[in-house]
Amino acid sequence: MAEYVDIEQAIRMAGLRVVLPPGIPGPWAEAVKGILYVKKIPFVRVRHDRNNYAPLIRWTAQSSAPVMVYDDERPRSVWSDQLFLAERLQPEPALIPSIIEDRVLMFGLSNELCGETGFGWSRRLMLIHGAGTDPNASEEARRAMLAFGAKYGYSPGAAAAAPAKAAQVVSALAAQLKLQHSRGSRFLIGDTLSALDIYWAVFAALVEPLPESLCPMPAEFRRRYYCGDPLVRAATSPELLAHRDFIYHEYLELPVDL
Ligand SMILES: N[C@@H](CCC(=O)N[C@@H](CS)C(=O)NCC(=O)O)C(=O)O
Repeated sequence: MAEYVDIEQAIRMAGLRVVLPPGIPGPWAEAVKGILYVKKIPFVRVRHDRNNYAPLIRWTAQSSAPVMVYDDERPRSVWSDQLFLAERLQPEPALIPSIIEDRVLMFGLSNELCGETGFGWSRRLMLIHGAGTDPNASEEARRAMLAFGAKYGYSPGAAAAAPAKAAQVVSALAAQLKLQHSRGSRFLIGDTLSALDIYWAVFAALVEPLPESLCPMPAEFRRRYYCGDPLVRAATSPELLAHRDFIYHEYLELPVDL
């Protein structure tokens, strides 16, 4: 497993520190790692301690991961802030398109994947519902999951609406990929890798995780990440899963280092 420092150590360091969940391929965290890997930006991993949020809240004024902290700049805990910081620290290869139409589309679709109420949030609501109402789980585990859900907008009604929302986003990506292929491009936007390719590659884990040989993860997470919902499955074209594989094999670190 990769090396992690504690928050108290990280606070005393300079340079780029990134708070990450050890051992778990959370898609927002994997997105930051993927962006930094592609740009070859060095960073120190900081342990996200889900049993004690207090030091992280003191440092970053919130309790989720990932968070990027560069020198004494403000902590970046939202995906778009994180992308802009990486782009500034190492402009090459550029992951934000320079053509405005491409950029607008790239940020729009990325927000659908990573932003509030988007694909990742919707899949998380589905996952929380599954685990929070699992008759085979202990009462304590169910309660812990519902408490986690409170942090991310869970209600049974929100969870019921989530599959259609998740499927809508995946359908839009499938259509975009099809259009790009018909234009002769291998990428979701334009003719080169953009952050959207990385976001899809890592968020696809919430439909179908990479095999254990490429991404070792706790069995419980693997089971819950896999999506059997018929709407989401129907929206996930084979080309989208092949695109995830292409991006991982050509650009990202394999096996995934957690
Ligand atoms: N704040 C990020 C999203 C990060 C996020 O949702 N992180 C979750 C991933 S499940 C997390 O850290 N959960 C663990 C926890 O809250 O303890 C953004 O808006 O880009």
